[in-house]
Amino acid sequence: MPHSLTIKLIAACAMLHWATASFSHENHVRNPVGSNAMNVEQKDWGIAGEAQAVQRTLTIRMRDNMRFTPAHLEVKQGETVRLIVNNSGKLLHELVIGSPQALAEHAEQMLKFPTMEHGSPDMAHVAARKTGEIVWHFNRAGDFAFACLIPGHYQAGMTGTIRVSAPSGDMTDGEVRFRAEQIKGAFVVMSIEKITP
Ligand SMILES: [Cu+2]
Repeated sequence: MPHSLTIKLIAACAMLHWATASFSHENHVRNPVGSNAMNVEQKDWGIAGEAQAVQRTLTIRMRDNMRFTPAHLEVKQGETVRLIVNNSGKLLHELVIGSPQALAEHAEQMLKFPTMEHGSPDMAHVAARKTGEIVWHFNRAGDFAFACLIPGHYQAGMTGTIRVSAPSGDMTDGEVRFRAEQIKGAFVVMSIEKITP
């Protein structure tokens, strides 16, 4: 490889620093302190986050009118977010993150088996007047959702949406153009070429 191109690749990598920093978590062997390792599983909508990696805290309020406030979240791929889930109602509520389809299926199960115990790092059950939290690492881009799956609540419209946006594909740096793609949630440089002026 010509020396000048090597230099340019290093420059390109430096420019990508923000992205690689965001995505580096994908490659770690995950063993978060204080969480049940058995529950740490990559889902389409992300993976359990580590408290020390939290970049942003968002508060979502749940009320007995079967609504979340806010009901839409915007997240950047690679972000670890702490969701503070505040129940200001008199009923038990919960916030479960998932794909729209996974939540619909889960809600169906909850209707059939109302006493079914469910628990994992992507959900928080919150008693009346209490606050719970979820630390979640959104390492996959896409349109996801959250919902309260207490029987009847999902059906009454207690749902919200999450958009996890990915960085864009083509980037240039001086004489180098490179294309990056998301592959199974990881940020991969697919091709690098010299631009001829
Ligand atoms: Cu609810």
